[in-house]
Amino acid sequence: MQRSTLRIDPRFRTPAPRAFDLDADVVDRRLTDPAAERRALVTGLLATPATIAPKYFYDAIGCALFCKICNLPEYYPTRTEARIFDREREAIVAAIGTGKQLIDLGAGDCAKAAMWLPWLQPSTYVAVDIAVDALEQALPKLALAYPEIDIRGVLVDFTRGLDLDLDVADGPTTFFYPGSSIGNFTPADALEFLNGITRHCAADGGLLIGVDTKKDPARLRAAYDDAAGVTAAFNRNVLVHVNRLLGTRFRPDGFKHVALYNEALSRVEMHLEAIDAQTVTIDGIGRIFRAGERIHTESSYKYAPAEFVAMLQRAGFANVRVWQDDARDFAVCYATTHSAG
Ligand code: AVI
Repeated sequence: MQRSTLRIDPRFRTPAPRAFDLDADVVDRRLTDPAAERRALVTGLLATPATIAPKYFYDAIGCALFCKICNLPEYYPTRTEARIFDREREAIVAAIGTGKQLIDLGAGDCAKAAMWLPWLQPSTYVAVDIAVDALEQALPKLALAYPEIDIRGVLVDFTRGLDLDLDVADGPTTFFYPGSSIGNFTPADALEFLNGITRHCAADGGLLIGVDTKKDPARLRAAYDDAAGVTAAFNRNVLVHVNRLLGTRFRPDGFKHVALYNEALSRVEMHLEAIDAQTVTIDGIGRIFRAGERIHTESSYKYAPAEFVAMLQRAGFANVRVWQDDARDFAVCYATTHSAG
C-alpha cells in the first residue's frame, strides 16, 4: 500500500509535517498562529458577557459526544436530514448530475458524503475539515472502497474564510455542507461564507446544503437540552478543553448547561452558567464569574425555508430547489449558480 505524507501549504505557518498512513493525500492549510488563537480565546473569556467560540467544542471527547448527540431522540436534525436524503436521493442526483468534483465541507468522519459517492460518482472527492483525526480514519477506507475516485483531505479552519483556490480544480464542482452547520454562523457570516462558495462554483456547479427550520421553541430547547444530559456534557467539556489550552482551572461542574431559544434572533443559544462564584486566572488576570453569570458557547440559527432561499440568492445562487420532510422540521437545498437549474 502506498504511504502518503501530509503536504504543507507554503503560504502558511504550520506545525511540523506529520506522516499519515493514508492512501489519500491530506494537505494542511490550517492558519496556525497559536498566539493569535490564544489571544482571541482569552479576550472572549475576559469580555462581559464571556464567550467561547464553538470550534473549541471539538476536541476528541467533544467529537465523540457530538456523535452521541446526533443519535439522541430529542436531536431530530441528523436523522431528519438523512431521511430527506434517502427519500429524495434520485431527484437530488438528477439535479446535481454525476462525474463532478465533490467538496465536503466539515467532512468529519465522511459518513454523510460516503452515502453519496456511489450515486454522484465524483471524479474527485475533497474532504475539508479542521480536525485531522476523523479524516485520518475515514479517508483510507474510502480510498480502498472507491479506487476510481481521486480522494483527498484538506485541513483548514474554513470558519475564518473559505480559501480553497489550491484545492478546487477547474470544472463542475458540487459543494456539500450538511447538518445545518451553516446555522452556527451569524446570518451575516453565513452570507459571506455562501458568497465564498459561489466564487468557487464553476459553471454547472452547485451547493447541496442542509438547514434546520424554525419550529416550536419547546422542541428546539429539548434538542439542545436532552434528558440524558449528553448536550450538557458536550457544553461543559469545552471548559476541559480550554483548561488544557490555556492552563486555566475552570471547574466544569461549577457551571450549569443552559439552552434557550432566542425568538427575536431565531437562534438556539447555549451558555454555561456559574452555579456559585468562581474565580479563574486567565492569562494572569483573576476573572470572577459571579453566580448566575453566563459564558455564551454557541448560537444555532434557524431559518424558514424561504428566508434561507433568499440568503442563497443574495449570495449569488440563481436557482434553488428545496426538499423537506413531511413535518417540515428540516430543509435540504440544492442551489446552482446558473439559472437553468
Ligand atoms: C454542528 N451544529 C450544526 C450543531 C447544532 O445543532 O448547532 C452543534 C450542536 N450543539 C449542540 N447540539 C448540537
